[in-house]
Formats: sequence, structure tokens, C-alpha cells
Amino acid sequence: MRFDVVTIFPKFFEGFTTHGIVRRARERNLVTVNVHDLRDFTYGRHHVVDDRPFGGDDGMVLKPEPLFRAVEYLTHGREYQPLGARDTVEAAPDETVSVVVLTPQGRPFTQAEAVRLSAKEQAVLICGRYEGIDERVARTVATDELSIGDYVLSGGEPAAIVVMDAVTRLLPGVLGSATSAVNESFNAGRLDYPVYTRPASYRGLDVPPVLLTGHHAEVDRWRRREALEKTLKYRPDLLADRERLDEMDRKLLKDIER
Ligand code: 6GU
Repeated sequence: MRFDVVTIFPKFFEGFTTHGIVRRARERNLVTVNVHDLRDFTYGRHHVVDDRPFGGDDGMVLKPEPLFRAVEYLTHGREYQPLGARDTVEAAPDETVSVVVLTPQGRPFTQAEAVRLSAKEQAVLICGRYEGIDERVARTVATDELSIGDYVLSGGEPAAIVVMDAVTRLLPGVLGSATSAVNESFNAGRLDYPVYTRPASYRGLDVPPVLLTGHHAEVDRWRRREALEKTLKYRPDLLADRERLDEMDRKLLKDIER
């Protein structure tokens, strides 16, 4: 899969692409991360990327022209056009390409969205800045507008990193074991169970004894119960639809609620 990030802060991505899972996926040619400076798609001596909002307000807005030109270049291989040379608008070439605008106004980015993006050949990630992006970008050349949560970041760069991380680890061959990506939080509709490692006793804090017994059925039951307790405490919304749970989970949940 190929990611093309469009940003006014290309250096922001250096650490991300050179560490951990993404680094290994790149080295094995499972993923390509190209980072593009929005200023390279500007025209004129001053490389202006922003302007004041029509209607008046505080702050600045990312101008449409450099973003349209960046998307055309990255998805259609079209060379930079002089201003005014093109008066039509082309969205992504086909369903193998996603053009994602990252703003707090987007649809929530979820594990399901990560799975959907992981099936694409290319994702262009446009990082919003300042007070926003000219709305014509999201309405035309973009295929998706995503937000990573209900809080305001000063730019879309951390969000682009979040999206690339979540998607990259889903790509075939990236994680060591074929099951590690499926058997975890959210795919199962609840939070993961707590884990412990050695030492079994540390500063008077003991690992739950059941984990040291080697009784797999008991360990499984304990894990399920802990996972459900934590989900009930932090994310009761995930358990709203009891129909999605199996018999054992429903029984454990009733037990916990008593
Ligand atoms: Cl994608 N961008 C910004 N600026 N803030 C956010 C966000 C994105 N998602 C949550 N907050």
C-alpha cells in the first residue's frame, strides 16, 4: 500500500516512518510512505498556502489551489498546472484510491475505517491546519473526511500518523502472527483483557493467581470477565447491543452487574 501525506510540516513524519512496525513494513516493501510539502504545489514567489476566510473570522484557511494540484499530481500523475490552466475537477481515479481530508469535522476514524482503508492501493492523507481547509477540497477531490476523536488538534499531522499506524498493522505480512491483528480490542466489540508479566510479585503487588495455575479454561474465563468489567467501566456504549455477545459473555456480564 502507498500513503501520500500532504502537509506543511513534512519533518513531522520523520520519526514515525523510521521506527517500529512502519519502519519494518517499509523495509519489506509492504508499505510506502511519501511525504509531500504543500508548499511545493504553490505558485508564485511567496509559496502561499493560506488566506483569510470569506465572511470574516479569526485565523487562516488552507487555499484550494495547492491542494487540488497536489491531489491531481499524486492520483493522476499530472504535472503541476499553471494557475487557471485547468477548470475541471477530478476526484480519485477509482475505488482503489482514497483521498482523505483530516479535520475535526470528519466522520469518526474507527477500526472499521482502518480495515476499509487497508484494502486500498493508495491513500492520500491531507493534513488540515489553521482554522480549516477550503471546503471545496472535501466536497470534490476528497473521498473521505475523517476525525480521530472529539478534541481539537492544531493540525491533521498527528491524525495522519494515527491513521497510517492503524492501517499499516492490518496489511498482510506486517504483523508477526496472522492472528495478532484480529483477536484484539474492538474487533471483538469490547476492550482487551489486562496482561501481566514477571515478576509474579513486585513491591507487594501480586499477579492474579489464576494466571499462574496453567488452567487454560479458567484463564480464559478470567480474561473474559476482566475484559467485560473494564468495558462496562470505561466504554459501556460498546456493550449496549447485548445481542452481539455470545452466551458466556452475557452470563458473565449479568454476574458482574449483580
Ligand atoms: Cl483529523 N484534525 C484536527 N486538527 N483535530 C482533530 C482531528 C483532526 N481529529 C480530532 N481532532
